[in-house]
Amino acid sequence: MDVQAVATQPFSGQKPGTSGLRKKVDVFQQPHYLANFVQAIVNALPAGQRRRLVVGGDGRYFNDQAIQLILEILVANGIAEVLVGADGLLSTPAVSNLIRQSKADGGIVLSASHNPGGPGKDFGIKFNNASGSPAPESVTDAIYHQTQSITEYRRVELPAVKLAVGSQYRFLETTIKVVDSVADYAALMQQLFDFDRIKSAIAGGSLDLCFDAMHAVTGPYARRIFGDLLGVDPVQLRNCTALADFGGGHPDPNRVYARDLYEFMMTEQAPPLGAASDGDGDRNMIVGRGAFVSPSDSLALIAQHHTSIPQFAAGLKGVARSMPTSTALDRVAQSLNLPCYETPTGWKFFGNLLDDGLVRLCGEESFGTSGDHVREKDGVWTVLCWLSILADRRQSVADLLRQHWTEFGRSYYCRHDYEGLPPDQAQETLEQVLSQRDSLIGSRCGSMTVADVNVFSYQDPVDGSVADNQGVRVIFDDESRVVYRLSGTGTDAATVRVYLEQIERESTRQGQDAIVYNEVLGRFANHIAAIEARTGMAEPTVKT
Ligand code: G16
Repeated sequence: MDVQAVATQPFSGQKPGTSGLRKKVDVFQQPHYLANFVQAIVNALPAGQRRRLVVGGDGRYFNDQAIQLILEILVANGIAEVLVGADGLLSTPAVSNLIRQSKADGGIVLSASHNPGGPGKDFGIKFNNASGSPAPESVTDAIYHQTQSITEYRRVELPAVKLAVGSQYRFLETTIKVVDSVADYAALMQQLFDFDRIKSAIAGGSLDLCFDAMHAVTGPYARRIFGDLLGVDPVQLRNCTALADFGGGHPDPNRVYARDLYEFMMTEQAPPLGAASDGDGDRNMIVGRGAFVSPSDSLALIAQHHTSIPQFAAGLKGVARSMPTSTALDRVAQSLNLPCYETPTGWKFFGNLLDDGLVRLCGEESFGTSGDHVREKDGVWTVLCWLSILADRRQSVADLLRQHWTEFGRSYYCRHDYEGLPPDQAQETLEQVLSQRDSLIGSRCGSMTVADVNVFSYQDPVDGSVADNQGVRVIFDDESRVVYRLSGTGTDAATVRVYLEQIERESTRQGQDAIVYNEVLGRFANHIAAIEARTGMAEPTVKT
């Protein structure tokens, strides 16, 4: 078994985005493309941090071939131990947990998250550090730097490594262990939540769940945790067989792509709680019977009712949200006398806050929420938070929402995505808003007056690092907002994301549909960025 030094050249475009490197799968299938990136990850690892790595993915098309190649490169580079999920499957939060529990030096996650999978569709790879967190920008910059100067990678040709649970292999200096994809994660959930309490509420008929795994990685987790451990009827666990192409669907848990679940939850037959998760199991959608919960509201309500969640029995210490996420969390934090941090989009920005114990709960408008138990957002965990709240409060989701809005005001919130734009045109929309700053200030949208237009920059309070240019904000006198930024997770053309937040403090006006309520603000946002004038798009591609 010989270690080969394979001559290679840098590829352009290997700069990680919001969450690692995401490209069309045929880009990854080019000779040397994936190998270069994996070697770059290894090269960027300090010498003392090559002891143990975790490898797993969401099972999408090319997952198995990518894992075989990654193992060949890790063995050739002398990594002492590699833990791989059975069949190559690990949800993103499960990778984070496994890194932490096994005290690994990091992990390689194969996923393009909520993006479609299959031939011609999307693939992705990212590196998580020893705390289980997506690598911070200093590390992704170092990896990128390596990709741009690479001249060779090390590889050893291995027999096809069968990823059956419990298998163990020894190649050269490396031990490869194949671990149960669900067991450690399920055990962690049992420590964090009161399973007996939730289970008896389900058995007693006061609580129930319908979960849609969207033919993605959370299928086996849902069957074990919701089905076997909590007693949810298997019929209520939908699309739980993980498929390489997600059944041809788009594994993004929102009202557009999880439409069947959403519509079912709007009927009289619906159980108290409905939920869905995405390709790699980090995103979640929460819907009560007849009541959609926006991700920003879900985060704020989890904070409000944190005493119903055993993990947070000792209190929250602090909370955090990404900048475009609604300010509902801030109002709850204020009432609880807790600091609330505002970070750029990207889970990696929460890592330092969590590691330093400054926050215990964080979330994003992009259907992501999590606590300090891992360093990734966590879809199944969020469902368990909601099951805990419902079991404890004995109120419906709709009642909890109404109560929250009455007490804190309602942030009517939605996101308009303009997809498929040439990158220059997308960038120009943001510049258009900024260039009119002076004339916009004082202008009106309905009863609201623009008070400020600015660009969000963030200084990490732990390590002092600065992230500039993290979105353009138009802020109104009543704290309502429009935020513009470019997506960092797409694989081809650019997407402009326009985030709309309007705060309604009058309880008689809090019961409308957010998409309808935000319509006028959405048109204002399109107009001031000259989106229609520039692109011909009067309407966004997707509203969530
Ligand atoms: C990733 C990041 C999230 C971010 C989301 C949206 O999620 O982990 O922190 O909010 O992308 O990114 P963008 O607006 O740049 O497309 P995921 O679930 O795709 O890994």
